[in-house]
Amino acid sequence: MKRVITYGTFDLLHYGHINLLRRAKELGDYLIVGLSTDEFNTIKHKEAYHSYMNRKLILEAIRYVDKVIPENDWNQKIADVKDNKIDVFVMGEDWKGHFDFLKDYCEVIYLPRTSGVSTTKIKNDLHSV
Ligand code: C2G
Repeated sequence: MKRVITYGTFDLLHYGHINLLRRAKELGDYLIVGLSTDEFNTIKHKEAYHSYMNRKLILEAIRYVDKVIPENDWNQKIADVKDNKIDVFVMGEDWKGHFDFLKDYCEVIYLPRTSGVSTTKIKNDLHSV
């Protein structure tokens, strides 16, 4: 049972998120998502449209996602990898290099982002209609 983890805010869920989650799941058998809490989003200088509970509800409905845990701070990843017996850590390549410290604990893979879509773009495009 190969266990994969990824992290994110996953607000205003779109096909870029789904492409990431699908590819992450394909790297193993069980996918955990560390979902940024509303408090952590403030630390990330991000404001999500949907609350943590609603973003969690939406993620749990995705066939590729097996478990959602809260992401409260930048410093929990090593513990998460250990506690959840993670084999592979995956993030979009906009994070390339940022999490290489995890290579001591698991495989670290950065995947190409899906171009042409982002939560910010959705918000901006909607403002201009
Ligand atoms: N993503 C993607 N293609 C897009 C948009 C997002 O592949 N067009 C990926 C991102 O690279 C990330 C994941 O989808 O791996 C979730 O994106 P966000 O919710 O924007 O994640 P972020 O706010 O970058 O949070 O500790 C890590 C942070 O919590 C990551």
